[in-house]
Amino acid sequence: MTVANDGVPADEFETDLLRNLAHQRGTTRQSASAQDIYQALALTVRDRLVDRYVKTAATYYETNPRFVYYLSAEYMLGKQLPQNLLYSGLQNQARDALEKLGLDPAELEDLDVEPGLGNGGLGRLAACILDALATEDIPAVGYGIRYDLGIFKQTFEDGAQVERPDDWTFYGNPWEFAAPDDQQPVGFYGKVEDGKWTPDEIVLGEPSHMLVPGYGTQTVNLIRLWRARASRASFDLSRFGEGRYGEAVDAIVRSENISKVLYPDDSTELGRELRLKQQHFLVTCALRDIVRRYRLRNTGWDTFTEKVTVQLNDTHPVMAIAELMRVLLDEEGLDWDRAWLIVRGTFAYTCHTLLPEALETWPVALVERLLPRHMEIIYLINFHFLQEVEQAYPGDPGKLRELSIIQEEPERRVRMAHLAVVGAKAVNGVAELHSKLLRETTLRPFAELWPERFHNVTNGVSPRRFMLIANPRLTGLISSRLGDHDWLRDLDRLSDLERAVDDSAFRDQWREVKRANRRDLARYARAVTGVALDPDAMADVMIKRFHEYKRQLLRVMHVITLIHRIRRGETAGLVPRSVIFGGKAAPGYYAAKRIMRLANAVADVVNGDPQLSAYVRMAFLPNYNVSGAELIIPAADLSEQISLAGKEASGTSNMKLALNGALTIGTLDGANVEIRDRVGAGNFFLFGLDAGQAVALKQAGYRPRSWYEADWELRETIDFIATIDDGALREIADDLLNRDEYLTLADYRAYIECQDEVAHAWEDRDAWTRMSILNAARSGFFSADRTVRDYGREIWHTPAVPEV
Ligand code: AZC
Repeated sequence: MTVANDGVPADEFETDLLRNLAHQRGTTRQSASAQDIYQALALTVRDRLVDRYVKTAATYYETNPRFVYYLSAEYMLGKQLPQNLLYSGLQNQARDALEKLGLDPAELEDLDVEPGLGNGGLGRLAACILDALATEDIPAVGYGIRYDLGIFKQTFEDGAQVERPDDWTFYGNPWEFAAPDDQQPVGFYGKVEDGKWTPDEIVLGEPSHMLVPGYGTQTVNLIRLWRARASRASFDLSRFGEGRYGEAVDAIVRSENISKVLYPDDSTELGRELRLKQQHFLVTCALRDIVRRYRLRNTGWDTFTEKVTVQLNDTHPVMAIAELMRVLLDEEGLDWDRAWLIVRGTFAYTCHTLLPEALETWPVALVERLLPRHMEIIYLINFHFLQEVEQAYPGDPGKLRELSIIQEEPERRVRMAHLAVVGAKAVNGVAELHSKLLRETTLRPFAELWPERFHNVTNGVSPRRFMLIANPRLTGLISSRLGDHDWLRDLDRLSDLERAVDDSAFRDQWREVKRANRRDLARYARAVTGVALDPDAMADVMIKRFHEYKRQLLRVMHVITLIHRIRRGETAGLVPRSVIFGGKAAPGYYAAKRIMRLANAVADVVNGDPQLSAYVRMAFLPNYNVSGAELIIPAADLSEQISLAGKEASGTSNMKLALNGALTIGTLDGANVEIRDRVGAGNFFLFGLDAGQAVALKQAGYRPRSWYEADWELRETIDFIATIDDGALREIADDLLNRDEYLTLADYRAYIECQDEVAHAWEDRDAWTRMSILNAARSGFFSADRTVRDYGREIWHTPAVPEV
């Protein structure tokens, strides 16, 4: 099999491009701006994908298959141009055509903007899953919100994160088809009489869709995104006439704010209400669309659960359970039992966390006000559910309290994860350890009640995005060894690389690829931060959202330890490192932002002192996103996966990095456990407490200060933090000494010793290269294609439908 190639000759592509320039942009080659050319190029590529999409849709009409509908608050899709060029097989034609016209493809790629629809691991996972669904020929649609401004653009000022709006569609989004004639009304507030809801406010959901092509197949699926629009009557002409321009558009702004940003700050009451509005908006639009699509091919409700399966990506879309009940009861006139049977057969829920505080709950008072009918339905679901609990555990009010969808103390709240487990046919965690801990801790009483409902589906990543697109050099080398490109669809074939480990010429080539990738990264780092990284130094990377449990702080503490060692002249055993950070913190997350400031302050110290920068240079690359990942991951030698064991659900950068030949230094947390099992303990740097030991240490009464007192090098490190910037960062040190929620001090010594081992291993570059190759060769399991097949087998039961 080869990459699907539409077999378009270059001159035909050029003709199409010029036609789009004229017909779609209304301009000529002579007067076109770079933006015009970019848009025309994107449209020319899109046209080819549309042709395929039309065939896929025809196949789906003919076969009336079972569909997977994926509901997610976020999708981190990454740039579309490089992906769509590759997947449509048009890369060469496009390049030739552009060159003939005297245009630089790289310059045009710079104009392709990464969609601002995602935030972190959960959003990138959603994108990888859509990619894999299309690649596996599984009929699927992803539903999400079309945020105007995405999450935010991150910059640093005096080392502190500053958030700016990410206006990603400023020049329009050529990949998208809007359908303003397909708007759906979404209700809010109002009252319920006799079980009928009359909303007070109606906002319109306007859909648009983007194409999701599979790789090496003809299938093209869709992602459907919804944007909030005010109804036509919302503009107040009389106020406008009175010169009250602001008030005239008030109602419009209020409605359209729903799809303004991803995860609006929820530290205020209004912010929380906006988030719940977003969630209801997404699920209402998505369900209407799902029902509409079902009715295109089917009648009645008897076959609904046969044709439809809906995956809820975390708790954000869980209100769908109440909304589908409402539709079935109030609009379709089904009775409760029949409606509940349909709902229970429709939804499955993926949980992405272990932190109880990350499981969403909504104040009953808020839900009652915003969605009064949904609140009634949730009460009814809970009523029936608690009867079942009462039967299973007669006379046990503790059980009722523990399991109830409604939390009573200290304030009455709706527990969305409970609603999800009660209303879904399947619940899954995202790595083996995570699924086990969900069953044993976070969702334990539910797992005891319904053990068969609980599954594990270990996450995976798209080899296309994170090898083919991100790392063409390594992809080329691997393909030359394996004889073709087919491994990009069958990642287990990477195991054939094991044989290449003993080939010294191959090892040299592998090292050369890494070095070239580090050179690219160094060039980028220099351009955006001014820091000059040495392409021969070990690229030691930590890329992920900033969160205390992930312990970026521990990473910084190692650098501080190195500072002291170098200043004391203890440089034996040190190797030059480029310490690279990437990641955003939630705007209201003060503690995480403080750690960022520390990281930047420490970077200034090491980069500004030649004695130190001979061994450590440090670059915090701003605005980490998919494009950033595509630059950093291929260059990485060491992957930092150092969360406190029992806190990281899975992690996916750990998989991308291992696949690209980075060695992991990590704890036994999330998917690290499975990575280590597969790549081999000898090719993985393990340190620290395991999940059980971490819990035991806390239960025994953890006193961080005693660790501080017992270890002089740790003391020196913490004292440094307390004084680094005239004491403003002293809070970090105080917090570590008095609380240290994530056991940083307890794992410090083990981490430092493990980093010493890493340095020692790096000195034997050839042995390191062997380990690097083995990491890639043994990471085939972490393909999102396998993840999708696991979901298919365990939860969705969706046969593949290749084009007919
Ligand atoms: C993340 C988890 O933190 C990460 O461990 C996991 O790999 C990823 O999901 C994909 O499963 N979670 C989130 O991004 N967000 C939430 C709300 O959990």
